[in-house]
Amino acid sequence: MMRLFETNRVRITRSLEGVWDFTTVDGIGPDNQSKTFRLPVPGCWEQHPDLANYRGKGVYRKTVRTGAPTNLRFVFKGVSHTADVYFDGKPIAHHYNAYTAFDAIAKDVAPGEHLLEVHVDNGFHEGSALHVHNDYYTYGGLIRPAGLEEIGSAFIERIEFVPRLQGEEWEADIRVVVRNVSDSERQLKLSGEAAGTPLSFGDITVPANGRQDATRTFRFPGAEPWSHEQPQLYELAVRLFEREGERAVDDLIERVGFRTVTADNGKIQVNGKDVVLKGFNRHEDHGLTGAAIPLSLMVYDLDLMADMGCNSVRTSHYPNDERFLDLCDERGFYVWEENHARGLSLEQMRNPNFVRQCEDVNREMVEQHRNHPSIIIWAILNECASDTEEGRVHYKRQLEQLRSLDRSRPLTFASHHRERELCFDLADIVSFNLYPGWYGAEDPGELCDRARGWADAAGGRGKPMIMSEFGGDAVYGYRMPSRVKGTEERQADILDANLSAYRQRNYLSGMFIWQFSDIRVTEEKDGPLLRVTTQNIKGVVDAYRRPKLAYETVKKHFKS
Ligand code: ADA
Repeated sequence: MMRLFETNRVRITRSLEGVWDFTTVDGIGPDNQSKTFRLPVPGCWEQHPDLANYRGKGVYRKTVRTGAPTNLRFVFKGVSHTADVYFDGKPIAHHYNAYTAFDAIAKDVAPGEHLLEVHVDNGFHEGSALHVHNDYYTYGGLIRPAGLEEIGSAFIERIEFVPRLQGEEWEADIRVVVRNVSDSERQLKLSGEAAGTPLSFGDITVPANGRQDATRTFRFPGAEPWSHEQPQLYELAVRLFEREGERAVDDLIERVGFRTVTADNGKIQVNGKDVVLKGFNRHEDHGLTGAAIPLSLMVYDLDLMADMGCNSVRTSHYPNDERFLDLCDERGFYVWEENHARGLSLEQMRNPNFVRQCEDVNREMVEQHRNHPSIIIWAILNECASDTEEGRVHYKRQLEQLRSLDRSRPLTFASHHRERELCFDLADIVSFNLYPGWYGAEDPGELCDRARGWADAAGGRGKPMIMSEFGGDAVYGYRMPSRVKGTEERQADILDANLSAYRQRNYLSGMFIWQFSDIRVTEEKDGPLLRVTTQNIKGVVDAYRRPKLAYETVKKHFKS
């Protein structure tokens, strides 16, 4: 299941979920025997005991059957981290980055059996600027759902919905992008409906092998706003017709909410009302399933966060699975979504692929996720070199790129550079990753006040402020009266002190605990960040979601 609602009633869609054949690239298993594995999709190859530490290349294979001549569109929601897709031996798509979706089209497919192959690489090398040895794990495989669609020569590629309040009434700009995969121009028309309002987009001419969009503004009398308290969602359905035809040839359904986000007077507002974000940083990682978290466990994560009193979540450090975002839409969780980059040094940002790979992720993130009302903040480049003039060039360029794609959400980035930060003037919200009580002995309240001062002095005056990371390690089950570092008691003490301080500070618009669950990290990374148990164990629950003592501490603060 790709999404939590029906996305098509006209277009024929099929799931490609199931068990696929998989071989490591030379067909040799770790026991040095040629071996074909049978691996789940979605899934990570690390789930197989023989591949628990495999890093490199592999090929997933599946037979696809069609009944009538057609064009096939394959949709991959996430392949980690580089995919080359082949259909009957011919290359049809190349995509980098595990955490954004892409498609691949096979034209004029004859009825019968066909071979779909996905070559996957999760290796660390110069070709990969964003997936590097890091304090989280780049798994291998088709980690998110995959599907197949039967399309005609033209289809609706995406819909963009931007709501706005005009006086008492909601209106929205709606842009529909139609793609033509044939060698001749197509004369078409579009119509649809949302929230009880019929939507007419009129005629559209789409060039051969090209795209054309239709953009209109519509009013939605009677539409109810979306918020944390009342996450009202509406179906937005658009159908594509031949210019003279009455029968739809294609359709696409989105799910939208009416809400505005602003960052005025040093606060963040949803629908004009100040909000304070209380939540966790969450990696898509689970002890049993790696990055391929099934829906039931996503629901469980949100149930635990809701039980602790959270109203928000930060998708550290990459765009998330859309089913998780769908759940956030349904439950009224506010989401800070960020592009994919963690802790890259200036040297790493000089990788020749860095600029293009970031641009791709930024564009794909916004194009693919903009309709989620839950996403109220876009962010970039967690803890990269924003303390240097050269780094600033990248921050500026990427924030400008995001603004050109979407003006309806405030932008930020999480910084650990304290008074050395050079980019606060570029963002709409200033965000600090500080670990008082863990990496230093500072008092959280005093440090937070100093951070406000650093932001004010460096171009952030008057901007809302978020404590985007704070916390400490705890080994699940390690309890000691001494409360030494690493015990569950010490982690609870650290979070208690941090949350007590931040809840009293009126100038804060949010606090995101690092982190929700323990996560696997790469072992190859050496130096001071070498992690006990090869995990980042600052989770308030462990990798299997067993609560540590701090769970109740967080609940006490967030629920009161
Ligand atoms: C940073 C970083 C996180 C994590 C954390 C930690 O702030 O953004 O990804 O590594 O530190 O646990 O030290």
